[in-house]
Amino acid sequence: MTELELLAQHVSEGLAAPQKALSPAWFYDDEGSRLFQQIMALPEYYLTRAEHALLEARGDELAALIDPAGQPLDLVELGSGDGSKMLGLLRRLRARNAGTVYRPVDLSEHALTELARRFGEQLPELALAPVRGDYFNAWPPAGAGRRQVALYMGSNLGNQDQPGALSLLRRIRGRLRPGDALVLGLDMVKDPRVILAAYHDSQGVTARFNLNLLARLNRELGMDFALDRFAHYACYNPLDGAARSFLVSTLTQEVHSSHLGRSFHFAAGETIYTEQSQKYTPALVQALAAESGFEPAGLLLDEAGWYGLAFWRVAN
Ligand code: AVI
Repeated sequence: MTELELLAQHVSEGLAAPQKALSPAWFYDDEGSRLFQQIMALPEYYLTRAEHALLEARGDELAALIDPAGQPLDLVELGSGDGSKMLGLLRRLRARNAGTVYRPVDLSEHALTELARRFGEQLPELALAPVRGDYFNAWPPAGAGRRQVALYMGSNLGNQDQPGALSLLRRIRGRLRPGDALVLGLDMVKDPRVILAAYHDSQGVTARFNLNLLARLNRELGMDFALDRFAHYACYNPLDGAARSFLVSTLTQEVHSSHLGRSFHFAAGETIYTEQSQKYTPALVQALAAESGFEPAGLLLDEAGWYGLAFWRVAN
């Protein structure tokens, strides 16, 4: 199926369901990616800064976990973006082991070009082999005698529901061999007010990011969403550790798609569920590792305990 066919099918099903829902995977068109860059710089959105600070503060420990014995090593980063936050860790890994190859995998050609430029300037001695594509189709084969360590950063795992997270982790496990490992960047459970603010920022950037999904559907599926008739709504539930985002129809309305040849009815106050951002406890991290075929071998937390880097080995 083409990307447009996939989107059309997703929207037909998602907007016809009793609880309307759209996947956050569709947020990232050019404008969505630009807005996400802005989100990462927001004062309330602590995740990116926390991960970066942790990679700096505990980078030596992480490098020692990733590469204890200086064996030839492939670092496969799933959804690398422009790779900027990984420079410090990769510098450390390269210094320990000249046989390290960084293999960032990303869908965005633009992000990989930017990554190659940045690494060419700032870490030219590192062997770099970017791969464009879907994580699993593009997963680089492991060379003989080389270990692979996969990296899935940015709390991206949190955008999956529990079954989705497990199936993704199991697929990652399926690509790895004994001796290989996985590093996960995970946002931890904390004061619910801090979490809620991260998804309900005072400048309204997250609201624009959420609403941009409707603008994308207008453009790609010939829909006629009036963006001022929908509002961003975010909540955080300490009972299950999930922040969730919705788009609320502020009045009764019909929305038509010329591409799909159909309309969708929205009652006043009806919501479209657009995103989950799971927050983790150490116990949840342990359970996920065990259920997906890994052995948890380290959870590095920042001083406040806000953010974690989990290091999991492939279970024998
Ligand atoms: C990409 N992902 C981990 C972000 C998150 O925190 O769930 C996406 C995001 N959505 C709203 N703000 C940020």
